[in-house]
Amino acid sequence: MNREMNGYEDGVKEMRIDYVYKVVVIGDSAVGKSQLLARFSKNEFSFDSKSTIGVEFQTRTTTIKSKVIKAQIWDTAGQERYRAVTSAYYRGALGAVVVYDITKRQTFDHVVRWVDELRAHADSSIVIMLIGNKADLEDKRAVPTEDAVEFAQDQGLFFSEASALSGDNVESAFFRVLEEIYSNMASKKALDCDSPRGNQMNGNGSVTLQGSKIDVIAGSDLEISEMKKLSSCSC
Ligand SMILES: Nc1nc2c(ncn2[C@@H]2O[C@H](COP(=O)(O)OP(=O)(O)OP(=O)(O)O)[C@@H](O)[C@H]2O)c(=O)[nH]1
Ligand SMILES: [Mg+2]
Repeated sequence: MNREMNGYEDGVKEMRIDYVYKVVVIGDSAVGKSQLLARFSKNEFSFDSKSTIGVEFQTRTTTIKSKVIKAQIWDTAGQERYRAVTSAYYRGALGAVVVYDITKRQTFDHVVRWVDELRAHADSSIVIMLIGNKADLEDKRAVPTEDAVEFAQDQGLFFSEASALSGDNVESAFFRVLEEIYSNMASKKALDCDSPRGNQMNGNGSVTLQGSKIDVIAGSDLEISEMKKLSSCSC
């Protein structure tokens, strides 16, 4: 029995993990990436959040269509000088959450750069969710919702405004990503955990993870060792 010691579990009694999905969170510094993650993984929020240095990850175990899914959500610094090796951060990611702050126009203008970085380093089938965070600060809004909707449609991203502070839309945004990953995998018929299929090498030498527990953990172990000095892990 694979018992999860840390990380949030949605009343999952049967602890056999069917799939581990790696999801990365990116966006400018101070947009609230770490607090969105804290809200989703621990239902916590802090006003006194320190800038992330290097890489951290949190987990949350949940069920989707009666499969036990462990979401392993990676968080890194928005500030360039604190960021860890980019390619290792994105390797094996099946989903990405790109965050901007609805009260800071520049953080939205930079989203295009984050999406470009994703497209350059992550697998082309990665599920991308754009989150306009700090939706509780409506009186300070600098990014109209319509601008973000248009951008998301152009780029083929899912989109939601959310608030790590109030918790509004945080769960639904992350769950949307997990559900999309699940249905993408189902449609690729790559879901069978007992299947002998392994990871597949792409032309660029990166590995496409098949969504099974063993395969994804193998990929993540590699990244963890690469980032050992900078990482902290709570799962
Ligand atoms: N009002 C409000 N403040 C928020 C929200 N989310 C985060 N904050 C605040 O914004 C600040 C930055 O939050 P972080 O989560 O540390 O930002 P980050 O994107 O992880 O920043 P880096 O680690 O530097 O890249 C902190 O003071 C948080 O308390 C939110 O939804 N509403
Ligand atoms: Mg942070």
